[in-house]
Amino acid sequence: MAASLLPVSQKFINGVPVPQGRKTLRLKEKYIILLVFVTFGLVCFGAFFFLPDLRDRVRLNDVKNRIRNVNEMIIPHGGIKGGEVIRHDVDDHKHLNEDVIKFQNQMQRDLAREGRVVEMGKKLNISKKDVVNIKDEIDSEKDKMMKIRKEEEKKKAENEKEKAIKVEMEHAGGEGGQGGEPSDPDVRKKREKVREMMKHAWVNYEKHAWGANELRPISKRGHSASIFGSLSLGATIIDAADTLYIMELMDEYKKARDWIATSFSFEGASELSVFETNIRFVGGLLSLYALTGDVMYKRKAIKVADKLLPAFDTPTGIPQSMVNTKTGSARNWGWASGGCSILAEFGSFHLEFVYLSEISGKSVYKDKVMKIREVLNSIEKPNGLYPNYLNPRTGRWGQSHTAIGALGDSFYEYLLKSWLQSGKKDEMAKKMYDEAVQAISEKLVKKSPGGLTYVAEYKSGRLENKMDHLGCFAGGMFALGAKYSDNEEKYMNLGAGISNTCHESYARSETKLGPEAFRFDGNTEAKSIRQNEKYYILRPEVVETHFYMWRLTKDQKYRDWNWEAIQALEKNCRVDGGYTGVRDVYQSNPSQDDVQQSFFLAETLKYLYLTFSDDSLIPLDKWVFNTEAHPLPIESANKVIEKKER
Ligand code: DMJ
Repeated sequence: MAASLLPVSQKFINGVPVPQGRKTLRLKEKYIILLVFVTFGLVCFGAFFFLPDLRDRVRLNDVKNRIRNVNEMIIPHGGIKGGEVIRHDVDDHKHLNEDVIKFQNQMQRDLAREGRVVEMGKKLNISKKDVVNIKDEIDSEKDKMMKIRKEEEKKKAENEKEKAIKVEMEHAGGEGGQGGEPSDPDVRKKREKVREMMKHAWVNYEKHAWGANELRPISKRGHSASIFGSLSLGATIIDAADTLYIMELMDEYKKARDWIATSFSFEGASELSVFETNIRFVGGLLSLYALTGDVMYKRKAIKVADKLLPAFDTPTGIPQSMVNTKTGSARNWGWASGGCSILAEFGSFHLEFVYLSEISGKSVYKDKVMKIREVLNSIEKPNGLYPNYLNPRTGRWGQSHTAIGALGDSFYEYLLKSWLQSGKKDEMAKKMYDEAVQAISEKLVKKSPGGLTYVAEYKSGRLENKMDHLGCFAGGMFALGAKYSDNEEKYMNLGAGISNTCHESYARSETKLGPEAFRFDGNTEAKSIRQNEKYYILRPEVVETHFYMWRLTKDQKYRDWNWEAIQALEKNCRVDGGYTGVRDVYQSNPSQDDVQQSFFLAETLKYLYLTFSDDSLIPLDKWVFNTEAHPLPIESANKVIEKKER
């Protein structure tokens, strides 16, 4: 019976039955007890070493981390998780022991490190708390450093951005708008002199007449002419700004740019010259756009040009001379052959309006000038010559008067330059130019007994042996067109001949400046006889022609002639408050007219500066000058890169 009470698998050791259940239970208990001891030991261990630290925020976190570490170390092989005892395999207690040893080692290392800190603190006589404070200070220093570093990074990014803008600035606009410093020191000195003259003219305008159209350099106040109507449009600012840019007078240029951006407006009501507004304002703004790529100028140019459009509303499309900017009503000058429009005026829109259409995408401007072109191309020309007056209602010529000077001049200039501007595609312009200069060379070009070549005027059936200062531009034009003509030599000689005659008109005066008009009559050659033709108002045409001749021939005399003109300007026209015109070029001490014309800054000084610059500055195969010397880009030879707006 007692035997049947024993389990079947009862084992005996030395005849003594071994109670199996108790044996198994004892092994499990061993593990549990070991775990409890280990955990308890760890808690005591932690408490022993860390409890003093619990006062300290930093230490509390450390202890938490350590307990987390203990758990992580134990649990992979079993341990206490979520209040449950997790079993281990028999072998696992070996791992458990290893883990505990590892943990103890780790703890010892940490404590040693902390001990060192405390030790160090002791050495330096710093309490544990102070060590913590130092740590906080270090942390806040670290924050400060981070802030500084962040700011430095921000600054660096801004610098990079600015550099990119500078690079963009350098690349924006058309090609060859700045630079051209000559290597010859003498030439450099002369160029620097012109720059100084520009500064003198500009600074005085800025000081005494800012915002007015022009400057009175002697009475030191603003001035305006009837061509600007009654508005203060800052004509000098718009006319001069591209010259400032080309001469790299950047502080002055920026001032001009700011004024144009913030104060220039055509919104006032006034009647003004359509032609002058186009060549000075539209041309000036377009040139600034092309040189700099700054779209602000394009927008302003469009606004101004739109004010002129009502003047083109005539039965023929030939615009009238004046327009009211408010009402849009237009009319012609009373003195112009019974209400006719003037050839030089209505024939000098092409360069600006074609470019405006190209950059604005609005065809209206180009349409207007193409209409003028067609009228002029189809109308019959008496003796192949273009009279200066055309009736915009009937489409018939007015008084028969042909001149390369006043009233006709820039019409011829724009035919050649329109062809050049189009990348030599505007064939109609080229044909009209060739035919016009052929007729002029046959009918109007003369040689004086003294051997001076000039272009006479044709008036009411007879020749008038007179040439205007204005007509002197034609020397440069003939030379510029020569290599594209059927007789290069003929037109180069014609250009050189006129350049020489116009120089003579300067050389034969007391002031070494040329008169408004000069005649070839009997013994008089290249001199003016009438008192009302003896004045010089800072006009550019003679130095303009010398500039072209210099670029095209490299004959030193053209530079010399322009240097002579500079000296004459300094002697007779420079005053304390800028530059003035003179009333009689034949007087040794001429009376001065007290007007600094805006074209002196736009044209005269620009052409002088370019004469003493390398050809890389405004190269003639990339730019054409409008008749106010505002350079416009040649299609497909000079791509204008627009500056991004910020
Ligand atoms: C300028 O306004 C232009 O050159 C225009 O074509 C003629 N007159 C003056 C300068 O003399």
